[in-house]
Amino acid sequence: MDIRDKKVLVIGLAVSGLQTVKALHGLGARVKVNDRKNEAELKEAISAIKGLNVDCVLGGHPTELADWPDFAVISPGIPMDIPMVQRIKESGREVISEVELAYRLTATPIVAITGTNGKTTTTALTGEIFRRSGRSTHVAGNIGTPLIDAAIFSQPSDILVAEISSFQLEGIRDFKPRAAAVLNITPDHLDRHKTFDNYKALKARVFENQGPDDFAVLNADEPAAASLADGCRARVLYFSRKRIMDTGAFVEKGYIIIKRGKSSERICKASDLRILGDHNLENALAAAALAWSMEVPVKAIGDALKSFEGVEHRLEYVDTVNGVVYINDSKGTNPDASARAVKAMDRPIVLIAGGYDKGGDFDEFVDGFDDKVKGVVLLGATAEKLKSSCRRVGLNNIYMVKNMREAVERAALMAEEGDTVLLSPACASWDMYKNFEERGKDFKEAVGMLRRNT
Ligand code: UMA
Repeated sequence: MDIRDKKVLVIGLAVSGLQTVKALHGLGARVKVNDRKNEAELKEAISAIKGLNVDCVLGGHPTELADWPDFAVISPGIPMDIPMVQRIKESGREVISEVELAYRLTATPIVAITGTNGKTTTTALTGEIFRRSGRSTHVAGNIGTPLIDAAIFSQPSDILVAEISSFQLEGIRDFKPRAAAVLNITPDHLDRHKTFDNYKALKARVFENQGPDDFAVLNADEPAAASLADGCRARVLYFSRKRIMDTGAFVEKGYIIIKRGKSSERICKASDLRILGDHNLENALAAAALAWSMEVPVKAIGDALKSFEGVEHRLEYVDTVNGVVYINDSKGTNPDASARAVKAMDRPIVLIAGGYDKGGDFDEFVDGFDDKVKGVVLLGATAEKLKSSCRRVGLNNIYMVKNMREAVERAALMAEEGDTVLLSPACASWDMYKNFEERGKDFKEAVGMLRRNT
């Protein structure tokens, strides 16, 4: 892609926008950056690009700015329907995501992972498998490091393992991963995508440019994900923890197996995994299928599966205080993710939940508590909504709190020796925090304080 002297508008100046500005500037583009926040709010980001010849248009998205660029690169968190963006598109110029730009600028093969839940764990684990095989590996994307960062520094013999969100897929055109997985699709981000069908169609876009030399990895146990096989031109590999497949990754007699045609190989025992829960077995099967499709030796897959301990903020063990185990699952940003976390626990739970309101519903989530959740501590914008879902199923041990410190203190009072206090909010963090990492850290600090006061 020829970038030199192109006029490029970067929309959004946080993690994604900042690295995009730097990359484009380095490639000789004429860059303007635009954000709805003002200069004071973006102080840090602005100082990071000081010295580059970049114009900043801040404090809103003025429609007339649409007339300037040759094309625009939009940050994932910014909706595509704002008038300025619409005007650029209507004039026939492109508005692409940073992931699309990264793809156009790299010759390194990409393995992409999307889905509603499990993306981060599967991406980290897939990265670990490639590293074990001795390949120079870059793990990036929605997981936190923008893909553009990794893309411009990687070599064609390396591998890019990318976590990709529906927001990022909304801005692709040519993006073509060599292997891609859709782990599962359950309602999420409906405030942005409006309907489940729209959301599902965006997830399907990860396969849209693949051809018969590429691989599409799909969850055979999950109808919405499995149904995407119909539109795939790539070779489809399924994974399943419930069934034995002709082609793909599955569990047989306690072993994780990978099979295509007559060739069938044992990877390791399912019980060798150190990450907990059925959902993590699915993540491991998906990672194994992806790596295998890219010809990673079975030994490297097995070694990584047996040693991988999971990612921060995803069912992360924090401490045991007075016989109560504290688990940080701040990455539980939707009801389905938190339902999986509840399911993965084998002790009575005091649940800390609530956060930013994405317009979803919590009844099904709360129905899945069974008798496992003995009490809930609620905070954030969805606290009232969650409370009525809890009341509906007759759960009365409910406390409303204002912040994480109070939440942990309240949960500690409710929990008895042998219980688990689980932070798994079922909601994004954006009403109270910058991101789920900040929320998880706040939880861990509050648990640290509890320990010091014990
Ligand atoms: N902004 C505007 N106008 C708007 C909305 C936002 O100008 O209408 C500005 C904000 O003022 C802010 C910037 O846009 O300065 C924020 O951009 P962003 O929301 O895209 O956030 P980044 O920090 O760039 O992080 C993004 C991803 N965030 C989102 O998709 C919301 C990060 O995923 C990702 O790690 C990062 O790029 C690198 O690729 C986070 C996420 O929450 C983890 N993802 C969602 C999820 O996993 O559910 C999809």
